[in-house]
Amino acid sequence: RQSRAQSVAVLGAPFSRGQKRGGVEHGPKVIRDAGLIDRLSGLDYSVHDFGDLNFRHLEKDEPYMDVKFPRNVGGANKMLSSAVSRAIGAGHTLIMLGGDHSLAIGSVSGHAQQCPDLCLIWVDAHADVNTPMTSPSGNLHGQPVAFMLKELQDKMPDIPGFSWTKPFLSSRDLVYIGLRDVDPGEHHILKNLGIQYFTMRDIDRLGIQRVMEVTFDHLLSRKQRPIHLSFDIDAFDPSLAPATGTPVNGGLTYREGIYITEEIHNTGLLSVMDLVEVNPVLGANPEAVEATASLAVDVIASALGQTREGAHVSIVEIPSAK
Ligand code: B3U
Ligand code: MN
Ligand code: MN
Repeated sequence: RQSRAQSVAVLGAPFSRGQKRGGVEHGPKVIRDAGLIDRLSGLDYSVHDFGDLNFRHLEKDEPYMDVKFPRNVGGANKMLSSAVSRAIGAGHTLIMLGGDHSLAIGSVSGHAQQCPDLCLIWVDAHADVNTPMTSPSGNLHGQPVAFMLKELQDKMPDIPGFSWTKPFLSSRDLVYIGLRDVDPGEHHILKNLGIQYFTMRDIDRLGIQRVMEVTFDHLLSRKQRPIHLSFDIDAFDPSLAPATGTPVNGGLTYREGIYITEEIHNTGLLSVMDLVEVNPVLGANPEAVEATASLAVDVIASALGQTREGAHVSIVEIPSAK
C-alpha cells in the first residue's frame, strides 16, 4: 500500500536513571523477546532493528537541587536525540523502546529537529510535567514534558547535563490521555497553560471514541502533521500491565488502549512512538512480565496497522479448490 510508511526502525534505550527502581533498563530486551520484530515484519514493513544504544554511565552525578542523576539523564537523552533525528532523517518510522519515561526528552526533541511541526500524544497514568521545583520525587521520568514546553521555559532552572536542549513544543500541540495520578504542581500547569487532557474519568464520561475524535480535532484540524506518540505502559490498568514502576489502579482496558493506537494509525501520521516503563524486575512472576511485554508488542503492532478485523494484503485471490 502506497500510503503506509514502508520502513520501520526499532531503537532500544536501556536506561533507568530517570527513576529509582532498577530493571526498567531491561525493557527493550523483554519487548523484543515477546516477538516485536516478527510481528512488525508480518505487517509488511521492512523492519530495521537498530539494536540498543550504549549509554555511558557517569559515576560522579550529584543531585542538582532535588533532581536525581541529572548528568546521566541529560547525557543519555542527548545521545538518544541524535539517534532519533538520524533515523527520522533517513525516512524511517521509529519505535523507541525504553527504558524510563525521562527518555522522551531525547526522543521527542530528536524528532522535532527533523519535524518542527510535530504534535505529541502522551498516553500515561501520569502527566510527567513536573518542573524540578514542583517534583515531589526528584525523579526525571516525572518531568520530561516540562523540558519540552516553551511556556515553561522561565520556570526551568539550568540543570547540569541539559545545556544541549531547548524547549521546542507549544502547550497547544500536546494532548494527554489516561491521566489518573496528577501532582498539584502538574495540575496547576495543565490548567494554567490550557493543555488538552483526558483523564480516566473523561474516558468514562465520553468514551474512548469521542476522546480520540476530540484529540485529532485539537491537534490536526488546522493542518496535518507528524504525530509523536509517547506511550507509558502504566496507562494500562495494572491488571494488564503489572510489570511497571508506578502502577495506578483504574487504568485503560485492553480495548481502550488498542483503540487509541488503531485510531492513531488510521491518521497515517504516526512518525515516532515511544513505549516506556516496562520493568521486568517488578513483575511478581514470569507470567506477569510476559503479559506486560506482550501487551507492549500488541499496542506497538496496533499503532503500526495491525487490525482486529484482519487484513488480506498478501492474498490476491481466494485459493482455488481445483
Ligand atoms: N508524579 C510523580 C510520580 C510519577 C511520575 N511518573 C511516574 N511516576 N511514572 C513524580 O515523581 O513526578
Ligand atoms: Mn510516564
Ligand atoms: Mn506513568
